Amino acid sequence: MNTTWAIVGCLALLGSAHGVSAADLALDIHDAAGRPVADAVVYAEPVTGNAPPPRPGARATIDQVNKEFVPRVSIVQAGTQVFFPNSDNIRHSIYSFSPAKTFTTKLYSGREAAPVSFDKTGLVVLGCNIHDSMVAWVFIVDTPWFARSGADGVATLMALPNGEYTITTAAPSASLKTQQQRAFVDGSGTGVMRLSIALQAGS
Ligand SMILES: [Cu+2]
Repeated sequence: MNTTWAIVGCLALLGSAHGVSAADLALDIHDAAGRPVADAVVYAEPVTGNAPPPRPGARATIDQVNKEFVPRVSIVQAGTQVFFPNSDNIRHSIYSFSPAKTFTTKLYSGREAAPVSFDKTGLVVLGCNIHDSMVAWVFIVDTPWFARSGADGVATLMALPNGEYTITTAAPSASLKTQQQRAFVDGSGTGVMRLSIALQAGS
């Protein structure tokens, strides 16, 4: 499905009425039945392959609260350090067997765990050695333009420079197929662009 959309930017957010060279792209993600899909990830990769590197010192946080990872789904750019504070009064031991990043922390509480650097693209599934029900997903991507959908199924990619992109949408916890499509960003117009994405069952 390689439909190309013409996308117009939101001038109010960009602060200029002339020569606007970027746009925000809001994606409405839902399943085949029309229900919004929360915790889906979307990311935009320039078709030229020239995505900028992560900003120096890029970091993200995955907390542990009431024996759950918060957030359960993360998306970060390769080269990001992820911190794992533990807000529970019990100790956790986090692990990943995923090829993109294999690691185990000691059993720890508070902020004792060293941050983990996610340098390779791919999907990392996190678990806890003590609590089998704990699970989280970390998507590691090669672009700074990414977002996660809220309960309303909306994810917004901010300030996409003009150009053509491959937009990938994935919903790791809902057994929905990953979907890719092309989008053409042109920030010279006005208004807010919304793109509707229907994910099909599968994996
Ligand atoms: Cu645990």
